[in-house]
Amino acid sequence: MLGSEPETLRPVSYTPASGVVAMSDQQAIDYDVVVIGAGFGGMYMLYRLRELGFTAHAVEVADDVGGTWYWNRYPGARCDVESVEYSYSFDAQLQQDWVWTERYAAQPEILRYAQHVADRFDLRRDISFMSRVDAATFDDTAATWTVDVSGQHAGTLRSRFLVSAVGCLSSTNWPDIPGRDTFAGDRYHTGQWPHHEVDFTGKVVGVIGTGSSGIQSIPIIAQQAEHLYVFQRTPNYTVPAHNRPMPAEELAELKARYDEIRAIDRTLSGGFGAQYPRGTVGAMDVSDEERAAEYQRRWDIGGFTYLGGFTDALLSKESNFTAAEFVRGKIREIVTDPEVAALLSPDHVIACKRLCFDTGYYETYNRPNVTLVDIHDGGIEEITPTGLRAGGADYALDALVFATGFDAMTGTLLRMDIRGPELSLREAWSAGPRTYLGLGVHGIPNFFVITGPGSPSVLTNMIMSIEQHVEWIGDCLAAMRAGGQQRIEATEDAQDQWVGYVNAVADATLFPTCNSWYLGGNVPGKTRVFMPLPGLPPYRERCDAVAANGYEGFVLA
Ligand code: N01
Repeated sequence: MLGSEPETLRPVSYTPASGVVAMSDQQAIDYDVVVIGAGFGGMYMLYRLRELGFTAHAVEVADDVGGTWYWNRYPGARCDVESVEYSYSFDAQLQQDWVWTERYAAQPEILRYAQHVADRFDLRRDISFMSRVDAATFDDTAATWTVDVSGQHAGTLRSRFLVSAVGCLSSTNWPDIPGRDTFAGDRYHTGQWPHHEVDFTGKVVGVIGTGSSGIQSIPIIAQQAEHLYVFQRTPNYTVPAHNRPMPAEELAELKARYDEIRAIDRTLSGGFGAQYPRGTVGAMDVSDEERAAEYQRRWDIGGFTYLGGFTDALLSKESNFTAAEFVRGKIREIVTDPEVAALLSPDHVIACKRLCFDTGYYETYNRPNVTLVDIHDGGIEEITPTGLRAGGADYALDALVFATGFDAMTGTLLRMDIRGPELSLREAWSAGPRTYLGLGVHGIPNFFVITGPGSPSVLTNMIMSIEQHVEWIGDCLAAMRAGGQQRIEATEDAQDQWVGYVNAVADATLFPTCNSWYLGGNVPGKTRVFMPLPGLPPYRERCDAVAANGYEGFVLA
């Protein structure tokens, strides 16, 4: 355990900044705001609320900060957004002081960064670790949340506002495969990896899943294992990350241009690769040779920039096909066995499932100790005490890794019993998530969601979107305090219009064309709704306009 945890849930040490007053009657409530989660969203929310003079407290299941970077410790876990961009921008000195050692930081470095931020801004004193919010109920008469917490700091908290900072990818998906729990060997999930080192040396290992987590971990597990079986239901597109150490001079040069980089991220790039200018024409507007040269140039740079060469990669099937075909050509070049290359070649729209970035992924299938098992037809028939059965064949395994992803965007929110005056969140979202701006939910007053469904969230650099939401929420609460208001709720009409807008934007793209977790398609029985909103710059403008117009679409009282 790092830092000092508060022994009780009561605020003991926080004094509002001089000249500002807490907004609420402190006799009736414990805090102005309870924040759920202490990942990047929860930490910045706490910081921001303190700066604004509110009392706030966060409740976190883990024993430390870091959120997704606390849990996802699997071999090869690293960010696929450039380190200088995947970092907070709110504090210029923090931005200058922190030293990123690689182009894409690995999980331990990002976790150290989160811990540094917690120490630097003394955040831990306002976080109850190893504690879980099970339920929260809004009392409309008192305009107060009662928050039920279990775990190390079990108890009840009362607050005026409730902010969810639970993250978009925090409920692991353990598919319900027959016999799943009978396996007698070592069993892991990439999203809940143990804190000790796992060594697969001399072991026969099975990995289920070939999304980002599988694609990052498979090359490393293959280097250790005696034999690795990869059970692939759907092949995925992956582009080389070209990770490398970050030279001090390059980092200094990037830091000197931070204002410019952040401005491009917020207005143009979505927080991905601001230093690699985007194309301005469609893929079919250039000759075949020019197009191939552009894909090659971006393949050589690596990462998200691969799809930045043309304006219509996710708008035109014809253009998208050229980007996909280029990757399929690379797979045929890299993978020596043509049958394996064919199995690894996706045929869906590139990036309708989240694009992946790798270090030696396709090359791994040239290793003699790696076998790709195609399960797209029958899936895995059964997990047994000694391994698993697929396609009528038995695979004996010492260890089994589930790289099967998450119940994304809604899973963690709906696990809690969040209740408005007449409606629970589960009822409000029974036919899929419905929000206004991804921030508020009609029927659940005084409740904000950081990077919720209906906001750009997972289609952007998450830290950048977190900052935007945290700042919007903080400004909103400050405006309410100034106006003497204590209750805010999205109107049904504004929410309906917003949901219609999100669907219309998504339907104008190629995103909804395949069975992705963006759509809830990876969790059997989950309602299929495209959850994130494509298009960051217009979204930011819309949020600013809503605030400038007195929080239109919300009722404040
Ligand atoms: O999860 P996924 P992930 N039987 O859902 C398969 C972020 N992230 O943890 O495609 C067999 O993408 C499933 O198959 P299919 C990033 O946003 C970021 O890899 O559904 N297979 C798929 O292959 C990412 O998108 C970083 O047919 C089953 C895989 O499991 C998100 O997290 C790193 C199955 C799941 O892939 C999630 O990535 C890691 C079953 N029953 C993650 N159920 C970086 O920043 C599922 N699958 C680098």
